[in-house]
Amino acid sequence: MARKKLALIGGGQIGGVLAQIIASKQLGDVVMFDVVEDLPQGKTLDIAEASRISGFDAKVTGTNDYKDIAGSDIVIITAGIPRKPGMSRDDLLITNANIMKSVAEGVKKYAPNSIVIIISNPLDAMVTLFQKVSGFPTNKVMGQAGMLDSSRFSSFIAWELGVSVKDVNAMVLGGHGDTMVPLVRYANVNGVPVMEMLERKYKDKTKAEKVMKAMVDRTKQAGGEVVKLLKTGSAFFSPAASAVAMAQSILDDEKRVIATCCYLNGEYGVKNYYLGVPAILGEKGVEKVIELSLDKDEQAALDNSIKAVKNLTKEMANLGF
Ligand code: A3D
Repeated sequence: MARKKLALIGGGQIGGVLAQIIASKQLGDVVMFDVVEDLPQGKTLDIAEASRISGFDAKVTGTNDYKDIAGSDIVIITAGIPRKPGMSRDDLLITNANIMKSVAEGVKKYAPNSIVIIISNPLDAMVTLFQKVSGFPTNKVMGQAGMLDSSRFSSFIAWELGVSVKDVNAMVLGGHGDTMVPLVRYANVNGVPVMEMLERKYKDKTKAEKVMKAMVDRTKQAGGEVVKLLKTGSAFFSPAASAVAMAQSILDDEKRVIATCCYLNGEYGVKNYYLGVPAILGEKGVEKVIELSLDKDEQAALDNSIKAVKNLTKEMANLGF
């Protein structure tokens, strides 16, 4: 059986880590495309030359020509500029929309049957634009954000409670921005509600609520926290690992339930917009959106996030994209 093929559009910080993780997991052959001459060739040569040590046979190559992505099963897009300190994700809109338009045209032409995972920011707007320009079926175009936001939230909970992060289940819904919605009520450690564990730890309900609020706030600002420390770019290990988990669920038809930026057709009261919600990812891409029952406060927070995503999408349309 031929190995699967994954195309990476963008060979920057995230692209490099993507290639390295995909190769070492032997998920498939990797082709990295970038507009910068020699960059994807150099980066992939470096990774390929570690194959003896890392023990993989997958091919890892770089290109400046879209025709080399032909036959890709999965395309992961990181093309675009990242944030600098003080910038919001939305500040990237015009530059990255121009880039995304050209990427969508290239992928449409050379990998028309692929399933596409987008990471470029502002995420929800970029996923919307890619689908519009490519005309790909909506179940085959999705964005990575919720997987990472949920992983950040889970890490903070594990560190606070002193438990293995592998036992923490915590999910973040909504757009990938300041309005994202970490779901406190559903957060649990192997089925035990996190709030219950915090109350037991502090023997004080108010203190437990304060600690949870701090973790929720940190989750919302987590991308910015890394940007501020790095000074020259944004997070790249964790977004890459998140997208690889999504790609693996699709390639191996794992049907994992992953918070994914996906197209809504009435779910959560939203029609014809992309938004971060839990979804089953399998061989068909987004196979099913999982609708959670939300209480009044959770629904209000999600409505606020939906408003922000709609505003950004409309702003992009007004700019002619
Ligand atoms: P960076 O290291 O700058 O890499 C971006 C790459 O895109 C560069 O190598 C560019 O040469 C390349 N590029 C520019 N224009 C094109 C084009 N037209 N076609 C192909 N490639 C092009 O950035 P990065 O890898 O750190 O981040 C990439 C994107 O991901 C940015 O928009 C970030 O804001 C975003 N990001 C998203 C998340 C999410 O969780 C959603 C997290 C972190 C970063």
